[in-house]
Formats: sequence, structure tokens, C-alpha cells
Amino acid sequence: MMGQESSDITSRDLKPGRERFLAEVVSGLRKPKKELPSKYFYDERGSHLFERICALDEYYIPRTETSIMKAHIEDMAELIGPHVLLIEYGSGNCEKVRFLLDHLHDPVAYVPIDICAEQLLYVTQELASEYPKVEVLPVCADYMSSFELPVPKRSSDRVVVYFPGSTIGNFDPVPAKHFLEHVARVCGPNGALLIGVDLKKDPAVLHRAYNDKEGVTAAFNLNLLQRINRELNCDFQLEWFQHYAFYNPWESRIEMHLVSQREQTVHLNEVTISFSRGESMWTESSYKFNLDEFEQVAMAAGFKVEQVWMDERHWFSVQYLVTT
Ligand code: AVJ
Repeated sequence: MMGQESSDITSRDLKPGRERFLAEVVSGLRKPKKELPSKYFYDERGSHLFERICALDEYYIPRTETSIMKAHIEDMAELIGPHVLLIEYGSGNCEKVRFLLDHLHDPVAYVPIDICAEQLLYVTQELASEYPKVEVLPVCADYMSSFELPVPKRSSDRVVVYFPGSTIGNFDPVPAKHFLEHVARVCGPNGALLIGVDLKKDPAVLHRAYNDKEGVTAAFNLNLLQRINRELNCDFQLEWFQHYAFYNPWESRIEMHLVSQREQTVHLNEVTISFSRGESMWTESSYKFNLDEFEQVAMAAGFKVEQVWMDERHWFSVQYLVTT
């Protein structure tokens, strides 16, 4: 019976298709300062490389966030309250949410949202059989796409969004505000957001986190070109692009780039893009906040910061926001 139930899981598929992927890549490469959209990092190999990044010594985010969660989970569960509908943006391998589900008071349903369909379906089937009391309702979508919130069989007391890992840092300030406004609408009055927010710190620590010794982050960055080659039938020569990541203190962000090592041209269907030597494609930003700055963004989007938990070094924060 259990097997039958879990095989009923289907994801609502709103994944951007090939046409949209191509259009976004072409428009980014036609800008005077070339850029590529970071959400496309996460194909099957990209998701796997990201998991390897999360296990690196230099990449302090997952372990710091986990230590904060472990130290304060009882308080968090108390604040969140019983019978919630829990939504997670960018659920990935659904590893972090297990700990939360283990401690929440009788959660009604879990809605994982992710752009990587393969991983989403596989992982959520497993999760559903491990948590038979929680209705698992996956949605395959881009963060910003508006989707109809699946309606669970049992009614919930409130909607809570979980957004760990400081993925909020990938948005530029204006889109970050729009995303939080979107979240505030999704969770509605009496809703809440449990969010991981990476904090400003010694730039040397940040630099190491995005320039690991083993080159996993470099492989993750370059995998975007491999994916574009494969899915959009393009001819990027990977050996002629180099991973370059640095902290920009004026903008409070890590910038990841892929820099052309020589003059070259690349073809995307009928479009030809030329690169000069040293020219860069900006592939990702990862903003770092201080508490006041983040509070300003949250308030502008319709949230009140109810509680902030941090590690001893104040490298990372987990924050509980409620809709106003
Ligand atoms: C998943 C967006 C939080 O910005 O730190 C890790 C992605 N990029 N190493 C981050 C990432 C390079 C990560 N986020």
C-alpha cells in the first residue's frame, strides 16, 4: 500500500524549457558585460557538484547553518507552531528539511520546490515513505514563477516557507525584494519564513569558500558551459575559460566569473558571440549581509524579523520572519 501511495507522487512541472533557457543565455551574452543566469547551474551534474561543495572544509555555510539549527531547533519548532504547511524553495536533496520535519509539531504537508526535476522526483518519493504522516507535494519550478499552492488533504494552521543556505544571496537587491514579496504573498497573513542569511565577515574566509583547493567550485562554474553546449548545442571550449571568484566589498558580494583565456568565438545556433582575451562572463553573485541591512530588505517586503539565531563567530544567521 505504501508503495502505491508514493508512486502517486507527480511533480507539477513548471520548469523553464529549452526555448527560455536559450533566450536567457543569448540575452545575457549580448550584454556589454556578459552574464549567464546562475539558476542553470543545477542540472544533474551541477547538483552533484554542489553537494560536493557543501562537503568542503572551506565552504563554511552548510556546517555553520546546521550547527545553528541543532542548537535552536526546539525554539524554532515552538515559534513555528503545530499543523503547518511547509514550503521549501530550492529543496535540492531535501537533506536539511528532514531535521526540521523531525522536530515540527505534527506538520500537515511539505511542498518542495526545485528546478532540477530528476532530483526532485527521486528524493521526494523517498521522503514521502519516510514521513508517512506528512503529505509530500513536489513542485518543479523556478523560484519566481507563480504557481498554485497544492492543497493538502488535512487543513493547515499556517503556511511556513523554509529557505535555507543563504540562497537569498544569489539575488541582486531589487529581485531579492521581489522574491521576498512573492514569498510573503505565498504564505499569506499569519505566515512565516525561516531563512538562512549569510553574514559579512573577513574577505579572506569568503575568498577561500569560493576558491577551494580541490577546484570543485571551479568545476561547478564550468559545468554551466558544458550544460549549455549539450542542451543548447553550443561550442564553448571549456579549456579556454577559467573560474574566477572574488569578494567585492563595495557591493558586499562574492562574484563568480568565467574568464576567456584568449580571443575566441562561440556559436549558439545561428548566433555568434565573440570574446576578447580576459573578457568575463558573470555567472553568479552571492551577497553577504549585516543584520540591519537584511532587516531593511525584509521589512520592505512585508516581513517583520521575529527572531535571529547565529553561531558564535556570527558568520551565519537563521532568521524567523513573520508577515506583517
Ligand atoms: C547555494 C547560492 C547559497 O552562493 O554560496 C556555492 C552557491 N556557488 N559555491 C552560494 C554556490 C558557489 C551558493 N548558494
